[in-house]
Amino acid sequence: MAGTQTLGIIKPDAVASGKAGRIVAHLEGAGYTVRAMRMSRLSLREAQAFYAVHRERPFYDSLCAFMTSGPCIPMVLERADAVRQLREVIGATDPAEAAAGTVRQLYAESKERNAIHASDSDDNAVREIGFFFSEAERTGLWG
Ligand code: 3AN
Repeated sequence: MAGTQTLGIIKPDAVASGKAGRIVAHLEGAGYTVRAMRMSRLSLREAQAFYAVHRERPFYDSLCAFMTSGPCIPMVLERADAVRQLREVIGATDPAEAAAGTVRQLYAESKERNAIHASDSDDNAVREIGFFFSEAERTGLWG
């Protein structure tokens, strides 16, 4: 399903500050269907595995601690050109550099506490969706 699905995660900062509903509405307003969604508190091992690509970066330990600090909301988001469009909708990693009207410009606190994760390639979307959701969940066959 590469191409029409991507993984979004509403991060612990946005969940804790009561912005999750507005972010979901924003994504739906941008043409996304929420195909699957759950609230989840990541274990440290899960956060480390999810962000393994960043393990050599100086912010890795802090990022993993932040991502385990409270519940987050992983979602399978569906629309045409899902990965590329969602990167546009969420804006730059640093909210100070994010374009006006993007999720991070509106809702993020800092470069680390930046409200939302989105897959950065179709290959990563497949891997990241599989990290959180079963085949039945991501295809809607469970209901
Ligand atoms: P993006 O989330 O925009 O794809 P990445 O993949 O470079 O950005 O970084 C993954 C996550 O690591 C970011 N969402 C953010 O929470 C955190 N992060 C990235 N760069 C920094 C940084 N310089 N300092 C602290 N945290 C960072």
